[in-house]
Amino acid sequence: MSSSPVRVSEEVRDAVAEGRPVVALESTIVTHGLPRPRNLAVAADAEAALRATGAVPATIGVVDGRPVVGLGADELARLAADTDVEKLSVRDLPVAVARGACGGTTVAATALLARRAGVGVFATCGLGGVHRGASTTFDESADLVALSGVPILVVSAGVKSILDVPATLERLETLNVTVLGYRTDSFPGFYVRDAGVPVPARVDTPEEAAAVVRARDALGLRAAVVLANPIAAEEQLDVAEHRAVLDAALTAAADRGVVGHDTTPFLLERMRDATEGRSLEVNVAVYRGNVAALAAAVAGALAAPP
Ligand code: PSU
Ligand code: MN
Repeated sequence: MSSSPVRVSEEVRDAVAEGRPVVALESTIVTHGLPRPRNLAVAADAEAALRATGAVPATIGVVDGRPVVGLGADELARLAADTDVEKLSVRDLPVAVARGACGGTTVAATALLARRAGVGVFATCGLGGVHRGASTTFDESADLVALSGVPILVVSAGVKSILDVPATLERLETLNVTVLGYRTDSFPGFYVRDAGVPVPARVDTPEEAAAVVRARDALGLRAAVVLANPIAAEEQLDVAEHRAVLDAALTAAADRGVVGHDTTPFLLERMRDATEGRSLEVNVAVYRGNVAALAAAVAGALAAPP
């Protein structure tokens, strides 16, 4: 029997075995989503905030060809500092393992590795989704199809408004992914509370979200539950400013012929510049709200007897 290349930290393994709350965290946010050196500070804060609630953080990434569930502080710092580190979705994992590469794992790869280690709750900023113009480019994140086959609960602030949000929700429906609005009837637009599309169902407490997860498992369904958590009203970008800045960034991308995987970094950087860094602060606030305030509570509710 060949042994798995995946390493699960002792802390995570023990917590899973004892049924204590564990929350998985991705690392593409750290390697590709946030600017250095802020990236490491945000990642370390997320872990500390989880620990303060009594939950165990399981940050996931690939170090020297070894997928790790529960990165050590030194490993996380290494990924955060490395400018050559790769962005690894599911299709990239075999190559990274075979070559001994380092990488940040996307929502798709993180969800898969988390579930395999027995972790049922995962917090991130925003999911990947359907890009604008995907009807001709076919550019749709592997996050969507991965979530259709991984029974995990993922807390996110919806998807970034640079994507085609209505099309993303249509695809999630097709892929049998359960989408819940947390204390909202509208799917969140990441930087703003409302992307203008209704959610299929709403929950108002962590216990209600946990009950949906238990029902999914009792039904033998294997798809993810997405818990869409809007940013606090006082922390969102001004709605009119958001629309103007987004439109300008999309126009600039079209004018310059920016396509494919360069699109997201280009748009995010334009929005960051146009808002004088405020879109970055919103991003950090979103993450804090998803990780410590909500994912920890749902993990706690799932760990407690129903
Ligand atoms: N959304 C963000 N920031 C990010 C990502 C998504 O606001 O850094 C990352 C996540 O790791 C997500 C990935 O899983 O990008 C999706 O990339 P792609 O569209 O290439 O699948
Ligand atoms: Mn893509």
